[in-house]
Amino acid sequence: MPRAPFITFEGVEGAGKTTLAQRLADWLHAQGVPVLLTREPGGSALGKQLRPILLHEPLDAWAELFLFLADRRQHTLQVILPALERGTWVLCDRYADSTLVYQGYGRGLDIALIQRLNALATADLTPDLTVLIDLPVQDALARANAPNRFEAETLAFHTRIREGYLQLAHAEPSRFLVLDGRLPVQTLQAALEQELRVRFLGD
Ligand code: T5A
Repeated sequence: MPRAPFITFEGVEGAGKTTLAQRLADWLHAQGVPVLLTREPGGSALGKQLRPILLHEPLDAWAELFLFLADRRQHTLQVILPALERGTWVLCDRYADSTLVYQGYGRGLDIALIQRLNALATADLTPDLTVLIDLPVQDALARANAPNRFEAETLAFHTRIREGYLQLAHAEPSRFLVLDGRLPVQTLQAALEQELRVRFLGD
């Protein structure tokens, strides 16, 4: 059996990733498609313990990077790959692109090095589709409802995150679907359903 699609959701804090991923999971489920909705950090047993540390403890930038990578390696090997191999679609709220933009563009760590470390952490798994919800940083931050130490970063930090994402999307246009996060969630969901029909469902 060919492995099932792996779809990731990315964007700045409060962009609407969790909302859209949940709606897509519900829609796929209603179509009879086996689907797993998961997230980073926190999608594995190890990740559940790492998540509060990553979101709330003051950390050195390299320590932060290594913990996100440890979370990803465990999540990929224990949760994501087994699901894909048994034919279950995986929707993941943040994945390797988050590390490139937050620890690379945001914290200023070496981007080529993060790409190599991400390849190890993901066992070379690349999303079949990455949904980037793009909108002005101030609009997104006004929506964010679960404060963490990243949200407390400067506007300049979040602007680097947004620009980093747009650069990644520009470099890999066939992997990324960029949606305008200012649109109503129903409109975003309809656009994404149409994309999934064309790419994966053969409608
Ligand atoms: N991080 C993560 C790294 O630094 N490196 C990494 O490698 C990884 C994996 C994770 C933090 O860790 C960092 C990035 C993050 O700072 P998190 O709690 O998972 O923290 O943070 P977020 O992913 O930012 O989660 P949020 O819940 O804050 O944002 P979402 O998921 O983008 O937004 P969502 O769906 O919860 O929506 C927010 C609000 O907006 C409304 C919703 O109803 C909700 O109230 N909304 C809309 N309103 C109007 N129009 C729309 N289209 C809307 N869509 C949603």
